[in-house]
Amino acid sequence: MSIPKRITALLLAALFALAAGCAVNKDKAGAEYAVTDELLKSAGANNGPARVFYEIFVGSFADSDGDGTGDLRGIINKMDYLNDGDPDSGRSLGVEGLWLTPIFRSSSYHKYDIADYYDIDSAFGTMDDLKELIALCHERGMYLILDLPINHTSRMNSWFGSFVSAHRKDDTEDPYYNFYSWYDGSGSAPAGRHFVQISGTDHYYECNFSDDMPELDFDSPAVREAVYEVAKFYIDMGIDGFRFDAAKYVYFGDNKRSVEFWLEYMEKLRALKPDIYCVGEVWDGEGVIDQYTAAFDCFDFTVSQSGGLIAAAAQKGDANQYCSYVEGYLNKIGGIRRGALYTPFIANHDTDRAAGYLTVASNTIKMGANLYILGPGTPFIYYGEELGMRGSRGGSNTDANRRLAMPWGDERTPHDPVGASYSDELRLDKTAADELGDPDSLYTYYKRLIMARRANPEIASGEYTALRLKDTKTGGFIATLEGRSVMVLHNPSAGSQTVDLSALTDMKIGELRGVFGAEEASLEGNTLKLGGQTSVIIGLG
Ligand SMILES: [Ca+2]
Ligand SMILES: [Ca+2]
Repeated sequence: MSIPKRITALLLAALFALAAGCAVNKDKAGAEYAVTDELLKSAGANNGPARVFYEIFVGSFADSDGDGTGDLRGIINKMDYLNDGDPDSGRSLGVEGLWLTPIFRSSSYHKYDIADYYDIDSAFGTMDDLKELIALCHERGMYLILDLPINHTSRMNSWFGSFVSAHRKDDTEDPYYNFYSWYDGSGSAPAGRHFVQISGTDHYYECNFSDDMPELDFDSPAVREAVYEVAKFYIDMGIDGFRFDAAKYVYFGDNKRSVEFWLEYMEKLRALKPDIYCVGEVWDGEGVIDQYTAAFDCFDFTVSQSGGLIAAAAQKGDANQYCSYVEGYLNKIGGIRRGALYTPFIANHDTDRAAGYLTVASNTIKMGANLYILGPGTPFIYYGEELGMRGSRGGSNTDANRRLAMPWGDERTPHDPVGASYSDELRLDKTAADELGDPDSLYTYYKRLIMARRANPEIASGEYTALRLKDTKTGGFIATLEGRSVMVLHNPSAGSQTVDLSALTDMKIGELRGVFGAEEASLEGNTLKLGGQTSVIIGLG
């Protein structure tokens, strides 16, 4: 969920250059790239949860049965596009985890208001489809995480029906009487929150996002048990974790109690599955996000969107600043919870799409991708970002425009979500089919970045030390894992830069392992010539 609409007002309160010693490989599409066979030997390296995730807005992704709505079987059918199970094949994007937006029964197209947590929405498929998708992901070494909105449900949920009925009977002993947050209508409503009358009573239920999204009361032990049972059900089925929607709204306006809930919840889930991977949506500044990091990884909103640090650096900004920020962030979250991971993203289903401001034509989208994919932790790519899909709320102010149909260029392409009004002229004029075989496409670029990240596991999981270059916007870091080190340097500026690498490290400068961006790079001895809007990976030691 984004910030509740009605609360907002209140709150406003190679591209791949051939370098010396670097053989050219041909991938199956016939494209050349500068990642050597030797390097690809390590491509199967297990980065644990520090992997590249891909967010799928399920209804808009891929349709299997021709009804125009994306579904689970559509994802199954497109698995080879996402990850064909062979990291070296060069034939798939190579993402290592999927986040599915909610798939449970719900009458809305986005399904963030759930009528039954134990039923897959019939438009999306069946429980057997989900089991098949889990098995397929695991066969290919991928994680599958489900979006779990528990702050609120749909009014159609039977829990809400039981709650309303308990209030109509005024049966205070009924276990559902306190299942949702409510007040008795006397005096003024709790400040800052929104309440709607429970029909047939003089009581009011809390619903900060929409009248149709009543909020569960986490003071109720029955609620805590119910949301635990939901998670357990899907953990037992084999999912790898969850993305927690609207995490800071559990207790509206009370981070302390919300965090206490999540700590208790995560302790119980980790008892079921010690390696569970969970990431929370805490759409707020660092100070608030930090509090929730004690419980789970949190998306870093500071780096996202058009005003975020990735876009700022990518638009001919300062890579030194960005890498220093990342170093500080990693040190900070490491001190909050052991194993906490940096979780960068540029865009998601609640934001305007990246290609609207980091354009393909200006190469800034490539630089943005370099900064967050050739970096630590768990980068999340929003479906279609790798094609350069555009979509923003626009004049009609609808999120549907941010969730347009994935343009496959085949019969699997679903309809746009209801309410979408994005103009044809602004849309990406290519399809996935066009980009798959094109060595110069953004898709091919993303694929190679992910491949290089896998081939150099130090980047995702190593100890991160930001480099501090003087008098230049070129910046980067050294990452060390199990005694092996790589250096990553980004030059987001327009012009070529010459960098004396011996001034940055005492380690022996090794080979140029990959060049990604608008221009080329060369390494002679310790002297790197790095083209504008270009990044490199260099082996050390
Ligand atoms: Ca369908
Ligand atoms: Ca709440």
